[in-house]
Amino acid sequence: MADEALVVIDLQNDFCPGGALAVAGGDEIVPLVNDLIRRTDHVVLTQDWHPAGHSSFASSHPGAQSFTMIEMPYGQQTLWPDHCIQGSLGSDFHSGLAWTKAELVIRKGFRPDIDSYSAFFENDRKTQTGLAGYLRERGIDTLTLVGLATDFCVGFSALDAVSQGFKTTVRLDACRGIDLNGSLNAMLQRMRDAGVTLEDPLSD
Ligand code: VGL
Ligand code: ZN
Repeated sequence: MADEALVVIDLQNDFCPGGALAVAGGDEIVPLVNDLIRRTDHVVLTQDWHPAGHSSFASSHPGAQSFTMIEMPYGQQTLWPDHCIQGSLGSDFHSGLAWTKAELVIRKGFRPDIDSYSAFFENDRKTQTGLAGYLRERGIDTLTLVGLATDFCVGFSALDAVSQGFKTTVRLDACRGIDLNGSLNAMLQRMRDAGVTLEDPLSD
């Protein structure tokens, strides 16, 4: 319908098997995402898009290990392997993704000092990406989210979408998670509590 959009989160090479921050089975969702793209009027993509030396990279913090936490001025931040560096092969969308129909690509994580999981707000929880305003101007009030990773960029995007007043569904069969120290179950619970509709046609 005209007031609905599909938001495809970070379906990029670095989050797929063989990539720098590979999510198990990340590439498996591509056919299903393509099917949803075909069936949805409006499609928006997000693209994780970091400058080299980004502050979320463990390599930018001497002695620090990937997948540990540090304190940033805006709060706790997980450190990651270098990934999705602007213009790199790893930052490209998966080659099988039928992305040409997308009306907007929201890039995020490009500020050197702030990471951005959500498609709406960066990790300082204040800096906006512009997506909410774009969707409102277009009269879109209902979102379906798919992509990578369930417990980080998809999850935080879904929580913010609800808080911004969008009717929000996450298609779990078209997502895959990282699951760092129980982060997947924790995020599923947070999404349920926030009023995100979780759909999994395979197990419903
Ligand atoms: C993501 C960690 C770092 C994601 C992006 O797309 O879920 N996770 N950057
Ligand atoms: Zn990132």
